[in-house]
Amino acid sequence: MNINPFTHWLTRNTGMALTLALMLPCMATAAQLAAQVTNSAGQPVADVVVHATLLSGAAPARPKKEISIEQVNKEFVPLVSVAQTGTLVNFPNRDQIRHHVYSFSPAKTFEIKLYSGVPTKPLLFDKPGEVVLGCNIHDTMIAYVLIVDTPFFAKTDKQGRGVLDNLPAGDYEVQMWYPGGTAPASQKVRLGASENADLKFAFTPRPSGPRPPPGK
Ligand SMILES: [Cu+2]
Repeated sequence: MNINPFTHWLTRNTGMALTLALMLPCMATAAQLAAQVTNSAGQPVADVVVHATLLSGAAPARPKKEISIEQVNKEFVPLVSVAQTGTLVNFPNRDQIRHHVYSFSPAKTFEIKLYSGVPTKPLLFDKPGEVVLGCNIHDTMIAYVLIVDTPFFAKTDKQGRGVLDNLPAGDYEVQMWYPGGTAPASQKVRLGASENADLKFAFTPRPSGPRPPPGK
């Protein structure tokens, strides 16, 4: 049976409140923020993006990065990506058939017409926001990219755990995002060299995430 990964994500999470607990262990010069995301049943939730914006002072510059979103067996891998504004994104096609990747999202509108293999140039994602990807040939293909204006982010793994590290001391606003929406509440936290804090978020995901509009 062909199960759309996002349908699978929804099946696991629809109607359940998500709770995020943040633990902030202390470090001498840089802090680490470990997020544990569970739903109301206490089960871990994967593919939730946790991102922190430094409110005091300037965030240190980080080298520009490249990421890849592959097409494998007519699915985008990974389903959810997060990257800082200014990241280059590659779309290698690992299948023996051609794909036609596109997005109509305002944060990045593009299409890579029917292609095989690896496109010669990665695309620059230079605006913050949610980008929903589709394939013009295969309607079930969908993926999400969240572009954030901060170098401090993580995506929860299968255990519902996401770790933000090398955080300088300061005041942060911490937000959570999942395919289709941002958690309504953000939380502010002051991170110091000897700070420990627990934060909790609770929200209910929408019953469905956005679909890309159909291709031409
Ligand atoms: Cu395709």
